[in-house]
Amino acid sequence: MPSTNRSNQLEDLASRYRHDGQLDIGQNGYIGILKGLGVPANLSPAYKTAEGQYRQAKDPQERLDALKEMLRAIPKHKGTEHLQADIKARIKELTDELAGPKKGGARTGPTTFVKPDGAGQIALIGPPNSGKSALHATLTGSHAHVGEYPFTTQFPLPGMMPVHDVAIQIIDLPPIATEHPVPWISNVLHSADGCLLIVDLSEPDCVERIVALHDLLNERRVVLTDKWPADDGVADHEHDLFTKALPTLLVASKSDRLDESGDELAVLEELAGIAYPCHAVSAETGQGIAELGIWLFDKLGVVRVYTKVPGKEADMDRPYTVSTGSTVRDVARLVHREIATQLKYARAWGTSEFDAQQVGADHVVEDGDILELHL
Ligand SMILES: Nc1nc2c(ncn2[C@@H]2O[C@H](COP(=O)(O)OP(=O)(O)OP(=O)(O)O)[C@@H](O)[C@H]2O)c(=O)[nH]1
Ligand SMILES: [Mg+2]
Repeated sequence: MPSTNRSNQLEDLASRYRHDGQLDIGQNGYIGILKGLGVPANLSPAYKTAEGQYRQAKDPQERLDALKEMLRAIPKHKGTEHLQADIKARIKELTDELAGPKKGGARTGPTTFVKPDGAGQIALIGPPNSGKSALHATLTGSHAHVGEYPFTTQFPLPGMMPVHDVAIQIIDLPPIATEHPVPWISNVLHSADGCLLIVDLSEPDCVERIVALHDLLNERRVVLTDKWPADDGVADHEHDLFTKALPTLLVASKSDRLDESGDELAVLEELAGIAYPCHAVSAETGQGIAELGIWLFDKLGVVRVYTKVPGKEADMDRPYTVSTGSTVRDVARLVHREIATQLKYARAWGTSEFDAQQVGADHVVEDGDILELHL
């Protein structure tokens, strides 16, 4: 298709999103729609604590426990009816998900939840046949099934992509398309730290496909945003509690096939101009692959912390990763829950400390710090 047509299509796409009032992907990304969804103000401290636990929950069971506590603690009156209904709906969804595959029922097949691992969890999303599985195999060394035909992938497949001295978890997913909606897609995306939106720009209907994908995700209360944890983003608490805002990098796949004149890349830039940062890759030639890992590591907003047992050398092979702004106590918790509760102080080596400086549990750690934990 000539690139001018494509540009027109892109303009249509952009204007559609700018004006329909549902999806506002102007300067503020999709977050625009989330503002003004105000929550009742008179919520009890017990409810707020439970809500905090929900926001920080790492897996569906923790989320479910927090939701039950929220429902128990929420003041029961007219002003909270909406929120109560939302909580109940989420409890039902999560209970169903945790019940797992049901024999002879609708829920058959492997589990659809992927436990987060490594420095961050990144989901591969996109229209059918856009090259998600080929990219997954290249990034993680997995044997993800690559097919010439659409709808090859049916279930989530996790893999680990090495970056620096850590690894980022990458999940291959089925395509997101109107013909074949995946009921559990929002649950699997809920625990992700970000996603790669894989788009094959040489596909004639790629723009419509992207529109359909956004609509489907939006119905499931997942909104894609250009804000990554390392950016000065919108704080989490400004979001509707049950809407997942998923940081997104637009990945133009099969770059080996893109027009050398640069027309396709110009199109890509127009697409990126709509909302997301963008990057071109080829699973076939490896173009853009190494940069992708480093980009993700930088944007995930994590720091690496190494540990050391008193009297021994530091273990410089396997750092712990925590989000920027985390403390010595957060790192101790990853080592062992008990160690975190009994921690008295730590000795730290790093850029912001002098060697072997004694620091408290609330000391904020930085990338490359070495900690010796003392109970
Ligand atoms: N030339 C070229 N072809 C590619 C590249 N990546 C994938 N393909 C081809 O594109 C087709 C689809 O690839 P998949 O990785 O299965 O696509 P998918 O997005 O996982 O597809 P579904 O699981 O059906 O959604 C296959 O024929 C691949 O060989 C690439 O980088 N370059
Ligand atoms: Mg696939």
